[in-house]
Amino acid sequence: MDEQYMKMALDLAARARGRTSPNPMVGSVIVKNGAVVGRGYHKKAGTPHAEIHALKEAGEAARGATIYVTLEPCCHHGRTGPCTEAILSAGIKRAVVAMTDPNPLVAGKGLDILRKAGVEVVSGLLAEEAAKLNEVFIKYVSTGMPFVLLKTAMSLDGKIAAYTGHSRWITGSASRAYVHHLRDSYDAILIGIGTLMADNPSLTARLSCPEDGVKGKDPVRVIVDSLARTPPEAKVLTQISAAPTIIAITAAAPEERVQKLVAAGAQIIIAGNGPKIDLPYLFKSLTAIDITSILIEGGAAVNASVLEQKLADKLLWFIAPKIIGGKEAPGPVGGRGVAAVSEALLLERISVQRFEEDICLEGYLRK
Ligand code: AOF
Ligand code: ZN
Repeated sequence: MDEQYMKMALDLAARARGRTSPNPMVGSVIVKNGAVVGRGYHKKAGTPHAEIHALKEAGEAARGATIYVTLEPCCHHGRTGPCTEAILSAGIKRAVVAMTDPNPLVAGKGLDILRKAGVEVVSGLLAEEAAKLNEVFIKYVSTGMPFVLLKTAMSLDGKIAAYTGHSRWITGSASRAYVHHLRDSYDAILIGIGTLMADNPSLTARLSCPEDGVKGKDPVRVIVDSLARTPPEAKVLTQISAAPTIIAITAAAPEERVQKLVAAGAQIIIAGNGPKIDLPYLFKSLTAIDITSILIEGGAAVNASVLEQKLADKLLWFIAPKIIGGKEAPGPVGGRGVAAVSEALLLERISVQRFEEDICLEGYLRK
């Protein structure tokens, strides 16, 4: 039974996917005498936590009940008050949590407070599922760096475009719809100048939650463009969204071009002095505007830099059953590559999904 209620709490938490950043997704269920008396999930940073919604719905029925929470209840005064206090004053008798909170402000202290006050505490139920749900939050809060997902789409023979540069579309509509959905849950989308020049994408996506209409933040668009070659009339600058478009350049970019981009509304980050963008510096700078997750949508050059420096956490590799051929047609990862197969980067925790005719391989970069 515990597992079933925790699953319910996880499903509730996931309703707010893409809306809670920089906070985690959290769900909570309160059960009394075998009946669900309260349910809640965290909807948006700065608004009440999951437990508070569930306690409110339960009202007096919370006294003597069990609370299920997908993340250890907080015990700190942040944008909202501590949930441990609310749980104790409601008279909860038992607390089942999926995982401890990696936030150093909490990190086990929430559970200690509950235990010391006489609440029976069970921790670790469906911990793996809960950690996967909040993989972004966990990376961000424990390292101070954004979670990075690298997504690419290639033909069966490993091409991301024909030798002419033509690339629309490699994958089918189901795969593309899924990527659109993904964009909605990442704080930033990053592409290289090569992709911008070839495709002129607009990279907008943010949708409202179908359930309660809560809108997430628009994804910030980030262009890796060391020499400021982005044309001021590019769609990423003319198709306005509530979020800025950031162009990352190096000190080598000609001042005149930079000024034109600023005039077109771009925000500029100078990341590095050399010919190439200093990606770790760029990623770290993005956390200053609460970017906790970045979806990288290629080109070959950006993918190579991100992978060579092991900056990606997760990879999503779409493979379409098409053969493009051509010695000159590009593959998803440029750069020099490794000299021997034994030096290849490896993935772990691999899973495979089908999107109509396409295959999508998901894995985590072994570091
Ligand atoms: C959430 N929602 O349901 C739970 C969270 O700034 P605050 O007050 O919103 O606190 C955010 C922290 O609270 C967050 O980093 C996490 O450690 C903890 N638990 N947060 O946003 C919730 N239970
Ligand atoms: Zn809380």
